[in-house]
Amino acid sequence: MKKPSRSELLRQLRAPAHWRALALASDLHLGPQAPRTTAAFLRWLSELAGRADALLLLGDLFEAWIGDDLLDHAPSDEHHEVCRALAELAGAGCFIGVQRGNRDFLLGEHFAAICGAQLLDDPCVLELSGQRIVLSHGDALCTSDQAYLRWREVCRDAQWQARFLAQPLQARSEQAAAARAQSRQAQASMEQLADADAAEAALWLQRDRAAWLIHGHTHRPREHWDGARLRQVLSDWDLDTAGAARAQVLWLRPATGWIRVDRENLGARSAQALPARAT
Ligand SMILES: [Mn+2]
Repeated sequence: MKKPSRSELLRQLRAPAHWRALALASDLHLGPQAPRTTAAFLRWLSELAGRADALLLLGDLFEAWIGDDLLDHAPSDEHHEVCRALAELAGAGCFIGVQRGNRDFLLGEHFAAICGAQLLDDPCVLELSGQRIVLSHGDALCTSDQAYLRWREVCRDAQWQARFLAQPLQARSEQAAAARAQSRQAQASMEQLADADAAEAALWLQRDRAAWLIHGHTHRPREHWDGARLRQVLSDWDLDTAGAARAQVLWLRPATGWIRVDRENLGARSAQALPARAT
């Protein structure tokens, strides 16, 4: 297995002139714990060939990722299915860009090779129709959560990752499950999850000479206008929790001199198409 290295992350994505439709989504949290959400994503992917020139996934595609070597081992599960579907879409000519989130930060080059995807740096600047659009998962924008930012630094360290990945899959799986349980407990005890910091976002835009930022992570979908600057927050996907029907896609359609932006919620459609979950 090839080790991921920073240099393989794309920092700048220049959209070819022929791209007419780009689909962006984040925080899908796919995996065995979310069978309906995963099924809806797979069905959506199967319809995407020819409709989207690029699919940009801005982090937390998976609820957890314990290492790319998972894909080399049986039993085949939702992780394998998602990768197979991405590979099929890539094979049909769709560019697939994947940014890593706070849950699937271990996604690496082996995963990318199997899916026919390109790993994107965070942030990554998308150049589209004369616009510079900063793409990020968004966790690093939540500067009020210092404890998380410290952990983020630890788990993104190459040596920490090498040590973690050197353990057997089963041990990694158990550690990840324990970490998720702990994080759920911490979140439940907090009144509100940390939000992205507007001043930090403005700094990022200044640094990348851009006026448009798209990110996820906070699960607070909306548009924030600040003067001439736009920050768009993507929604998370959840079709498994009772009463939830969120599966939002942001479409960018470049035309001459401007970009058309649409939000599409697949949640409503998918909730109807799938049988009610047995409780
Ligand atoms: Mn996240």
